[in-house]
Parts: sequence; structure tokens; C-alpha cells
Amino acid sequence: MTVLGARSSSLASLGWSDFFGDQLEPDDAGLIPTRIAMVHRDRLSGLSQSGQIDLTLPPNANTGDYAVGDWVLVEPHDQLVKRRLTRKTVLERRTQGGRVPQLAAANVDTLFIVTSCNADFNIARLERYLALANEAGTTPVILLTKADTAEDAETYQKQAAALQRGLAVVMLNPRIADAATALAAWCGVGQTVALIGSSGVGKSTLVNTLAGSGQQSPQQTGAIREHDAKGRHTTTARSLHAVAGGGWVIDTPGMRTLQVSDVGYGIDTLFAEITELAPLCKFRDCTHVHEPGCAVQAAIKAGTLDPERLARWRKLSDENQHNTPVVSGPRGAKFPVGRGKRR
Ligand SMILES: Nc1nc2c(ncn2[C@@H]2O[C@H](COP(=O)(O)OP(=O)(O)OP(=O)(O)O)[C@@H](O)[C@H]2O)c(=O)[nH]1
Ligand SMILES: [Mg+2]
Ligand SMILES: [Zn+2]
Repeated sequence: MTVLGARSSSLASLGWSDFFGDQLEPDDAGLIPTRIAMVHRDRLSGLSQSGQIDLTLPPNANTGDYAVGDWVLVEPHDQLVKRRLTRKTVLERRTQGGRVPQLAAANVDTLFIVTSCNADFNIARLERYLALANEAGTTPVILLTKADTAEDAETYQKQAAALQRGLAVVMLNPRIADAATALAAWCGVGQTVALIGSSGVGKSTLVNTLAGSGQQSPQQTGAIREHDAKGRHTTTARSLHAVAGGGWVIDTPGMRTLQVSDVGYGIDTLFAEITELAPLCKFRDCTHVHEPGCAVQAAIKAGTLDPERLARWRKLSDENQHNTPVVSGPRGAKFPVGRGKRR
């Protein structure tokens, strides 16, 4: 099955940059830089300058160790993956009950968080995606689909735009070519975007539109259930696709739940208006609940901070703390392990 817009490309147009070039050692001469394009349960395929390659996994390696978008160095005679290069960004998530984070995509510049103007739209869930994007070091953009089926699409747009400072929100219909024009700024040559969101919001439909009419639609799409707007999990694997005249887009299967862990930085960025007030509280370890001299509670009283936003910040921060493994440092001090980036 060909899932990729087969085209021979320069390394730069595949998303290669000095960040990866600087990792090459003299011994690596002769190995082929290859971008992981599809991860299956038992095999990997990649894209190099000369096109698509089926890759051979090194002994004892697992396909789960690789993410779509990863850069690897490949032996030319047997397509063996010799080495994976350090990631610029990585999107990973913990599934409910799962201990090992699942890799969603790597080396992504922009994360398109896709939601529909219907029962799928959920502010607390969008905030989870935003925390994940911020933590990973990717720029989040919210894409609002199915405005054509809603009467009050602007209300959705307003609510989404209020979730984070400077957040771009784009209302579009993934079924028409205008959608590609609206997203062109993020899809330039060498740029990589990933799509994330619930099943049925139109991610694969958008991939097909971004791929352009010049090639066969790379992705299958599926109708949603009318009564609750839920999708049918049509996409089951992650894959990389060429955007017509531009960069690359990663399609992912619709998510049911998103647990956060190790996204402290992502939450601080998302809730900047709360993060900025905390240093003004009287107590350094203020929980912003009952303490005297609390700048956050003062802002609530003054009407400059939304109490519901504070409640959601608390819930997400608590969950993050609960899910983030800690190690004991010197004198028993606890600090979180790792930062979720560049691995
Ligand atoms: N009316 C309308 N329908 C849309 C729009 N965007 C997508 N659809 C339809 O929504 C359905 C689901 O689209 P998909 O692209 O398969 O959704 P997905 O997000 O890839 O879903 P999974 O692969 O299950 O995660 C398809 O029938 C699309 O034609 C839109 O803006 N308006
Ligand atoms: Mg899909
Ligand atoms: Zn406080």
C-alpha cells in the first residue's frame, strides 16, 4: 500500500535541518538519513531522498520505540535501522492505566488540534491537548470543523480562542480545497504538522484535502454516528503524508481519552494568567484555596480571573502531579523525572 505522496525530495524538504545534521558522526558516512513515515505493529516504513523504503528493525528493537516523523540512519544494502537521531520535539501520551507513554509523533513543528462544532467540543479536553503541545515544544493551532452543521459556530470559536494567549483558531471545512489555503502558513516546505483529536472530527478528510487533487486520496474516512456525533475509529495507524506543494502532515487515530503526565511546563504556559499571579501570593507554596494574601483569589474577587478556569487548572495540575513519577534527590527532595522533550 502506498500511503505517501511518492516524490523524490531534498533532505530539507523532508524536514531535515542542522539540528539533525549536527548529530552525524564521521562513522555515519554512507548511511541514509530516512524519515519514519509509517509505524505498524511489526514493521516500519520510511522516506528518504530517493523515495519510500521498507525498513528492517535492529534485533531486540520494537516498532513502538519509533514515532512517525523520527529521523533514523539506515544501512543502504539491507535497510537496517542503525540509529535514531535525537528528536527536536516529541508528542507522547499516557493511556488510561498504561505505564509507558505512547509515542504519537516526532519532530512536529505545529500541532493541529481538531474539534467539531458539535458534541465533540469540550474545553477541558482541548486544554489537555494544549498542555501536551506546549510541553512538546510544538505550536498548537485549534481547527474547528463542521461549522456548516452548527448554528452558533462563532460561540465555539470565541471559547477556543480564550483558552491560551495568542492561540490561533481556524474554522474550516476539511472537505473543501479552501481548507488547504487557510492552513498554508503552517504547511510550508520542510514544515511538519500533526493532526490530533477525537474520532470523526475530520482529520483524515483534511489529510486528503492537504494532499491535493494531484494524487489519489491517501486516507480512508468514515461517517460519524448521527445521535452523538461519535466517530468510528476509521484510522488505526499513524502515518506521514506529503502536503501539495509544501510540507508534511501526520494523521493519527482518534483518541478516546488523554491522560496528562509530566506536562508541568505545558500547563504553566496554558494557564499563563494564573502562573503569573502565583509569585505575588504571600506564601511561596500557596495553593490558592484559602491562604491570606493570595493573589489568585484576589483576582477572582476582582473579576479578572475566571473561577472555572482556576478549577480546571487545579484539576489538571493535580492529575499531572499524580501521574508524574518523582525521584528522590539530595536530602530527600522530590523532583519530577525528565521533561518529555528531546529524547
Ligand atoms: N458536514 C461536515 N462534515 C465533515 C466535516 N469535516 C469532516 N466531515 C465528515 O466527518 C466524517 C469523519 O471524517 P474523518 O476524516 O474520517 O474523521 P477522522 O477524524 O479521521 O476520524 P478517525 O479516523 O476515526 O479518528 C466524514 O464523513 C467527513 O466527510 C465538515 O466540516 N462538515
Ligand atoms: Mg481518520
Ligand atoms: Zn495564592
